[in-house]
Amino acid sequence: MRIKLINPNTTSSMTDLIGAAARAVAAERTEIITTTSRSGPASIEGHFDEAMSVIGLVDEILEGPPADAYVIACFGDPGLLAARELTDAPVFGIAEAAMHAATFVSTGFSVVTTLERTRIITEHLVRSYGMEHHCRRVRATDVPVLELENPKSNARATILAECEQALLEDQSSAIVLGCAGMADLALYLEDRLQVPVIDGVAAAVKFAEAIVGMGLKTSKRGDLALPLPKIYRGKLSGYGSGTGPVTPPAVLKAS
Ligand code: 5HY
Repeated sequence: MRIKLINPNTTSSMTDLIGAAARAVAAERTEIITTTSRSGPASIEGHFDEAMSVIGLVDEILEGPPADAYVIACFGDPGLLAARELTDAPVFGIAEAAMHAATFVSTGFSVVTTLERTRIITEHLVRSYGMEHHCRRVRATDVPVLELENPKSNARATILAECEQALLEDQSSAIVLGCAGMADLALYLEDRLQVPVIDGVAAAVKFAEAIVGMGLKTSKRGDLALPLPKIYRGKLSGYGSGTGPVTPPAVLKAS
């Protein structure tokens, strides 16, 4: 099967890190394709960044070879439901996947994320995914997303310290990493903390293999049916089926 892993920010070095984490857990017969959004923010650290990242994400789903499943490799799961409208191939957000994985191995987890201002976004996801009973707390480290890949930054030590605080104070028994850019830290942190540390990229890849393996596709009945044909104007005039060419021809069939 083929999984298309989309980094909705425009920083390709981060896509490389995400791709390595995905390939490290993918089954032998799983082909991982990674793409970096070509339009949008270098990192996603707020509501506006998230909103502006969705067009680039949509382009990565509409263009190029179709896949059996898609992964949105950003912990805000930007545009997840919109993406599910565009194709019958299952689409996974790394936040949703990580939280579900955590519930299989713990009765309570803490999320350790990047900036304080993105903490509220994760708390909204906890509620919209019905994870209030499992997520003990969402914690911010105030490490900017792009500092995660700076070897001179103190990011790793800061994240480890926050995880230790979470286990001490939150009655949590597992940690969910709140950024795709932390994917390469999971094994190191798990070794230091001796509790499950869940990276959403790995979780999304394994859930994709499971769901596609069961022969399941996204329902095209109801709210996840193909977007309604209509005219789009202005900068987005190419996205409507009224005039523009970039109309999803039909449900993007899984390959
Ligand atoms: C992410 N931002 O996973 C999120 C993390 C965050 O560019 N990739 C980003 O801070 O919300």
